[in-house]
Amino acid sequence: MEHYANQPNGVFPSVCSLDCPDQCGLLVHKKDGKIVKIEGDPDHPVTQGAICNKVRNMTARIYDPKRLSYPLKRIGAKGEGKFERISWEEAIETIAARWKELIRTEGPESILPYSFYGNMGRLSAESMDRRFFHRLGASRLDQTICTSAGTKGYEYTMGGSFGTDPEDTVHAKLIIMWGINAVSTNMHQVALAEKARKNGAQVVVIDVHKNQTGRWADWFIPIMPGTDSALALGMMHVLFAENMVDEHFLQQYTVGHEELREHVKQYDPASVSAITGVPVEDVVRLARMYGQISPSFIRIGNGLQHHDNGGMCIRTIACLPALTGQWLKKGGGAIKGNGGYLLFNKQALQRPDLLANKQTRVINMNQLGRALLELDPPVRSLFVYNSNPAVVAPEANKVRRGLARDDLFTVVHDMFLTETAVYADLVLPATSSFENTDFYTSYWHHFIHLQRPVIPPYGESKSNVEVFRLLAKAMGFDDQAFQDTDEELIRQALHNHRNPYLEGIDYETLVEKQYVKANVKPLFPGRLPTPSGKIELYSEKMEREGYPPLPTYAPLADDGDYPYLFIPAPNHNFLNSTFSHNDKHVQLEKMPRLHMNAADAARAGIENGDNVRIWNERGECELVASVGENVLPGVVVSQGLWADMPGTKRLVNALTPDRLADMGGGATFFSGRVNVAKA
Ligand SMILES: Nc1nc2c(c(=O)[nH]1)N[C@H]1C(S)=C(S)[C@@H](COP(=O)(O)OP(=O)(O)OC[C@H]3O[C@@H](n4cnc5c(=O)[nH]c(N)nc54)[C@H](O)[C@@H]3O)O[C@H]1N2
Ligand SMILES: Nc1nc2c(c(=O)[nH]1)N[C@H]1C(S)=C(S)[C@@H](COP(=O)(O)OP(=O)(O)OC[C@H]3O[C@@H](n4cnc5c(=O)[nH]c(N)nc54)[C@H](O)[C@@H]3O)O[C@H]1N2
Ligand code: SF4
Ligand SMILES: [Mo]
Repeated sequence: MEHYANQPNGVFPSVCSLDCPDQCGLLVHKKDGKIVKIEGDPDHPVTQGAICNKVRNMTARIYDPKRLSYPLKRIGAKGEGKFERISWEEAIETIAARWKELIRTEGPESILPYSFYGNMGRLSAESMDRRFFHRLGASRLDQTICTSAGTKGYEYTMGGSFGTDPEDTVHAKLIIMWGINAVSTNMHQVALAEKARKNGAQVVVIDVHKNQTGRWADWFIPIMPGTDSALALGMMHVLFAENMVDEHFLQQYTVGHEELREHVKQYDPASVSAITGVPVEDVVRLARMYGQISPSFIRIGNGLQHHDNGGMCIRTIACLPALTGQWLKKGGGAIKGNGGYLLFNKQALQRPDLLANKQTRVINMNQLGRALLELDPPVRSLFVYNSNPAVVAPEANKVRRGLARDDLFTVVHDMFLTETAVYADLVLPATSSFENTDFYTSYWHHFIHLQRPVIPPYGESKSNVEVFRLLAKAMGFDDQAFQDTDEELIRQALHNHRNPYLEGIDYETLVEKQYVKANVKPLFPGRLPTPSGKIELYSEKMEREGYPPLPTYAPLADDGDYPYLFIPAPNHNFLNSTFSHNDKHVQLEKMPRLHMNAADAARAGIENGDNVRIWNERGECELVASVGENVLPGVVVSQGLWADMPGTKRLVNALTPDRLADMGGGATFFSGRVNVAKA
């Protein structure tokens, strides 16, 4: 396995480790032992040699002079950023000693791991770390920051994360990009849509912001934030009223179509228009397009579910393809996430059986600030990896007040001295994914990839798996589970799973082929993993769990009287806060802007290019106004999670609520209200 890393020159296969649906096959070019170029693997069936700007410039990040190369101990105040070099031995011993003491005095739940998918590798993100924290008995983290509301909502309708094969979407004749900025966040879906378009497909984009994706559409439909479920229900109203539904499909493969038919009578186009801001004739036109053009494909984005009503919104949109029988058409249907096809043996990889107390408390990561400031018994130690909560978590000021607590022992494992790391007592240097062994499963396409180290570890950096092996040893955990090699971990994950789609795919196959497609079959005819085995237009499960059983529109929660809904979305050249610390990517992105409607700006005396202050009761930040017609009145949109060391004012999450969405404990980044004035 070491052989790529030891070869100074050559071109080596790899896979992108970032939290991006495309999960591109890569080719890494090395010269004199260093990576000099990263390009797309032209043989990869889905990503076909194209990669994004971010990763084409990845060498600037891997060899950024700011990259951490040895462990650090804090010598200044928390947040100040003063550190001195220490050895790994001292770092690991210090952590183990503090944790042993905490376990003795306050119990293991006083320790909280905080992680997300800074590296999507299954070993890096959810293997030895889980084993370790299970065995330790630490508080558990509910990883809700990204897709949990929508995943839950989609599951009520479809039973799990199962959608269309993206490769089939070239056959679609109507493509709806709904609440997804695909040009930036899922570029290969755009490439597939372009192929479909050459064969006559039309592309509709429904968004609150006419960004790069909206500009690319054949038809852009602007909508008021948080109202998409009403639009989908209005489409259903027209589909039933004008007999454009596939009665045979409804009979055969759904439950609750009669109830739904009655229920959507209330969502007439005029009522829907009043809620969504979409003109009556456009509601009708969209519904008729959807009723008449086939195959039709909906790409359901994350923008929809970072709202108070996000779960129900996605549950609702997920019902649409059933109404017109799209699941039987090649390229028809929808994708919210396709993670269900690639499920491996999580039990074996993560070993939840090592957790002695099954009642161990669970902390929602969207409420980290509250957890650090208010929880009783308190969190006394935080271990952060694969994530940068001081920037990415909502109510960021609360998060930072929590991180600043002098009685909180914080360890951050990362490649850079992030905004979170400056609050740490100890900072550990992480390898990049190109330095690791790992396997990757996409949540959009159907390929599983192997990663073998292409370069040796940078400086003294260590992989997540290695750090948890060391910590286990220092804590005296001598179970075999903590000695398994990377290769053994992959074998265990691919062995004995209950997933028919992964039948026959094992470690050897991955070594031989580098990437393998799951044996995916069409969903229908077939049985879904819903309680009825069918698409649940009416869900008794939802009813039991306290939700309306039929798709329903619910307005956003009351977030005070500020005049604008604030949508702080991702940008093109960063990946969440990743790349925001790399000059190359910052230069590409230029500056953080606030998009605002011309009428609102005129009323507030704001001109294009003005510095504006954005505030609410949670906090404030300063961005540069971009005035025009790209957002509706009453809506302001920013893009990107910009670097924001203490003292600067670009922290959009200072303004976002830590309320939870309707389902899955999801985040509500896009449901906050703000005021805006010239700075
Ligand atoms: N370049 C780049 N790529 C990324 C990321 C990144 O930061 N940068 N992040 C990665 C991650 S972790 C994720 S989860 C995905 C996220 O990528 P997407 O699925 O594209 O989700 P978002 O970018 O959060 O939001 C998508 C769109 O939803 C819109 N939106 C917000 N509220 C509403 C609404 O109520 N209705 C409608 N119709 N639209 C709304 C926003 O304006 C935005 O254009 O992208 C991944 N890929
Ligand atoms: N306002 C607003 N906030 C958002 C969002 C939004 O749209 N708007 N999007 C939300 C979403 S969808 C998501 S997914 C979250 C993402 O939030 P995070 O998961 O925190 O993502 P990143 O900001 O990319 O931070 C990942 C960190 O992991 C580090 N890292 C990378 N590889 C490794 C490794 O192998 N080991 C270790 N130890 N560290 C590594 C990187 O250097 C980086 O600092 O942000 C959320 N926050
Ligand atoms: S970030 Fe996404 S598009 Fe860019 S290389 Fe990685 S997987 Fe491909
Ligand atoms: Mo995400």
